[in-house]
Amino acid sequence: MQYDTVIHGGTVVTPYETFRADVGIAEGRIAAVAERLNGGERRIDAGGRLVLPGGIEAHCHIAQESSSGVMTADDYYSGSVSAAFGGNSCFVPFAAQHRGQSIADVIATYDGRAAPKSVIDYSYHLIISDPTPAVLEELPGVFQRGITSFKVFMTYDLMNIGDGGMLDILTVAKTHGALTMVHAENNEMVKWMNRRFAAAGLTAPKYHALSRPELAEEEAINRAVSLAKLVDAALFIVHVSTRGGAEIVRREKLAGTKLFAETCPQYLALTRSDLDRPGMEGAKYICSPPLRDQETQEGLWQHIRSGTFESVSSDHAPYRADASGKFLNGMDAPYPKIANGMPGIAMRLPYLFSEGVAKGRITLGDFVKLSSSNAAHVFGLDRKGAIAPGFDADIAIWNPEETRKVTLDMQHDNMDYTPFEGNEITGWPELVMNRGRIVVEKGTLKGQAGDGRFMARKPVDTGAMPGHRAVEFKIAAEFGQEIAP
Ligand code: DUC
Ligand code: ZN
Ligand code: ZN
Repeated sequence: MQYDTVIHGGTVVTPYETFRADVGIAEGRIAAVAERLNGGERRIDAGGRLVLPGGIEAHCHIAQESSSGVMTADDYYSGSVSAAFGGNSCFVPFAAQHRGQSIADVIATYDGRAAPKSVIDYSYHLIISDPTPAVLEELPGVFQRGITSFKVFMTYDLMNIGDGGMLDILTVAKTHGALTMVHAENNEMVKWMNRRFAAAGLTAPKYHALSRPELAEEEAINRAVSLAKLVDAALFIVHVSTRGGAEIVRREKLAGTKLFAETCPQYLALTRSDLDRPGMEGAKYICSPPLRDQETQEGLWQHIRSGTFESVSSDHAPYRADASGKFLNGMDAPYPKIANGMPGIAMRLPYLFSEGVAKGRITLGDFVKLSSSNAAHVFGLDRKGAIAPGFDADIAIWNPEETRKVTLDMQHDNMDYTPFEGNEITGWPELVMNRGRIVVEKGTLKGQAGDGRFMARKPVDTGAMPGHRAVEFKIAAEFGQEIAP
């Protein structure tokens, strides 16, 4: 066998095993994993290093306008470069529909933004904000194209599609094997809290965290799960930020609901007290759902360890702390008019490795699942997320001993701050490869704009999850009326 590249002497990690092996790569795929492999036009010494599946970032906002028209600071070049420096070989940002826009227009727009610029492979989740009959009719074509997941919102007036809209989308998704992702916060609770704070003149960033109560997330997760169960559709709860929300996910999974979920590093690393930094510094920590407290952090770690979450995603939503981003509405804007979100695509995996693996909270196998292999499975990237013959040679070589102090220039993004500034990190990705091409090596970018390819994805696999049959549909069927989706 002729190999283009052999990675030798490293320790290969899969979700269930950690073993010394060489990895042979030919034509962009993994061709062999064996104790010893000779040959290879290029040989990469991975002695003392971990050889992991490249990270798959399944939740990030790249070249995306928010509903109020703020463009993210990162485009598909800077966003993919930053992702690669952070150990990722593939990412799945959002392609966002704004009201009145056709889906064909959305996809063409994002193809134009991604294809010429991405240095790593990519796909999109489709955000649907306007599920008109015409839009619902366009969805089968989107699935055919291999875009098999989308996100809906239960909050924000310009995005919230209401319970009926969600049922329509969940029903189409079920028919085509697509996965619906949901931002779950009760819109009316948040708006009511906003009115109370505004009436009292409390508009500083720190009130953002209080305006979006834990109960707003918990109620919305419960409701989203109930809507999905009514039509027996698969659901993915994004950015779970509360212990109560995680407990609902846990309970429903045990009951067999077709349910997946993620949390994000910011909910593990930061708290609502970060929004109370001097002046408008706190605006850098405004994200939704908001940061909580230390007790929540411990609860979320327990859920990570015990398998409640499929993945830990960055929710990279990069808005600079200037008039192009956070402060589009002025440097002293009230919190509801400050852009929502924070950057972190390059820190997701180093943070998870350092706080998770190096501190003994999770195993190396857990890290592989949470960073790559679960996302590949849930989002239908069937050639990614594993180090095994036939899979894409998407590989990250990590130095588990390297320690670093986090700085902005290590992010390689287009941002003017990192919320992880000054963190001490143990473990760092030294080399990232995508389909056999080296993208980043020892701190140097080797990949080029346009190297990344669009990845058509498979339908969601709910495996042995029994799901839920609403009794009312069964009774209607007994009456001779087949109305179940
Ligand atoms: N939801 C996200 O997923 N990211 C940024 C802001 C938001 O509301
Ligand atoms: Zn969201
Ligand atoms: Zn997000």
